[in-house]
Amino acid sequence: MGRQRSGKYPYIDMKIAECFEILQLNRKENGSWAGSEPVGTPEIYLDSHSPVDGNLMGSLSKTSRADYDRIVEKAEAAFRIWRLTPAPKRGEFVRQLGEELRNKKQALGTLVSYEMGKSLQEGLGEVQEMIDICDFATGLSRQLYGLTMHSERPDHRMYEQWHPLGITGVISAFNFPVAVWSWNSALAWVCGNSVIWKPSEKTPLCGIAVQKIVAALLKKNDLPEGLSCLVNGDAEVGRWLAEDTRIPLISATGSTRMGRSVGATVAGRFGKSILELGGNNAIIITPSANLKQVLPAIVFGAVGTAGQRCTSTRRLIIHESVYEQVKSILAQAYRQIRIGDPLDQNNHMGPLVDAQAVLNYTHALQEIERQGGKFLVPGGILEGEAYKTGFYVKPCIVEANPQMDVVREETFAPILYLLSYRELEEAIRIQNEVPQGLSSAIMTESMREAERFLAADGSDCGIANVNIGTSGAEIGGAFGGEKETGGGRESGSDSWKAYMRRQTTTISYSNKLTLAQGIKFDF
Ligand code: UN1
Repeated sequence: MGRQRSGKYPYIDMKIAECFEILQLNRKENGSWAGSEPVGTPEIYLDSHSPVDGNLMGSLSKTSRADYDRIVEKAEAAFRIWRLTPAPKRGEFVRQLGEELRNKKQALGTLVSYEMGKSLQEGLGEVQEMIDICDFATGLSRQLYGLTMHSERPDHRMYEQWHPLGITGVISAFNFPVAVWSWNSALAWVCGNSVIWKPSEKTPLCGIAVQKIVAALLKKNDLPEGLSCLVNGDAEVGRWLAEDTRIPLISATGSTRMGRSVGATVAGRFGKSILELGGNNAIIITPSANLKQVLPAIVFGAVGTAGQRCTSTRRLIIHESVYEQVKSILAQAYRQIRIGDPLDQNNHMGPLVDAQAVLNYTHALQEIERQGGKFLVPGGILEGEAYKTGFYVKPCIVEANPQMDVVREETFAPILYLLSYRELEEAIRIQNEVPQGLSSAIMTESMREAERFLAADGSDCGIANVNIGTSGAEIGGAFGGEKETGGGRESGSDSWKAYMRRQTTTISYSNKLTLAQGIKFDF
């Protein structure tokens, strides 16, 4: 894209090279780490190309099975020490991580933007989510509360306590290459667990950069290596984690297809899993919606991250009385969307992540035609010099009906379906009638409509918003959804409980043994 090239990193430009320096990234990296030590001898190298311009950013090795086993042993050893470290001390480590991320926010955000393709603003926002969850987890380290209960027996006390669980395996997706790891790791660490992370093979350098930040901090604090481990590779490495009885908890973010396989494998060995999978998120636009106010929410939800958030807005369910008006406002707004280099802050939307993503997008466009959808704003691959080497596509709007198969599926691309409704009950039924259940929203000035949407027979999603869009959730809430979204919850609220084991304790200070349920047993 005509940027100035750097000497040390011949394929990338100066701005990116500076970030590489700050993040201490090399052109060739060992992709397997336990704490501050790279593990094993690199053999097979995988390349990471930027979707922005197709440039080779770097190469890194895939984790071998032997290295994987060594890494798990290190994570087990670290856990044995960490589980006995007081939780507020564990929190102090996470606090320092938040500080480091503040220092490296610009560099890491730029790397995220360049390796994944989201806008720089969104890359920086993603690092901000990491900082926020570190702050949250630091406070949480003094609040891992259990309940006390009144025993039915005299002179007995009952309470529950939360203990660390063990190694937490984190499998994360390309679309949030660093934030999702942090939601899991910050909580896992204050809860007393060690972490093994398998980042997406589409954004491996983001994984290495984060590992290096954590590794330096572990070393500085003289903490056991193995608290933070990194393994790299494709679905095979994911399967090792899912099958491994040494790993009591797997937190997996990605497609429903991936989650179905990982979830079944983990359940088959009675492991615990947190699944955060596909979404098919809708916004209901009621007659009273303040269209001026909600338009940016709709457009950001649909084209932000090029439609590659699991919270992206995919369906608009519009009341028939405002349908034509919404159509024309949207068509006009879409004409103003600037697509191109995501590091250029004038652009709203960057590329899709890779060639496969473009294929999925074009396949969906064909299906829309075949199934009778009508393009209000046409889609297609962007041609021309500026787009030659990246994966740039046009965000599109389709008038559709809710029963079309393509509308019921999650296509990770900027495709927005318009559906119309007459009664609110119908809108809520359409909203709920998809296999996924992550995020949802209603735009209304009517308290009755908002509350109807939030009632037990309202939205069936894990996230239900009023007068804001479906994406961009804050870390303080529990994040996740129902049905094919997998049911897991990450990040805020009491999601931490999934990273610990609950122990119920009954203590007698009586002189005689009393049995519960009034049972008499003379002996
Ligand atoms: C995801 O797409 O997997 O709510 C996570 C949001 C972000 C996280 C999305 N805070 O859009």
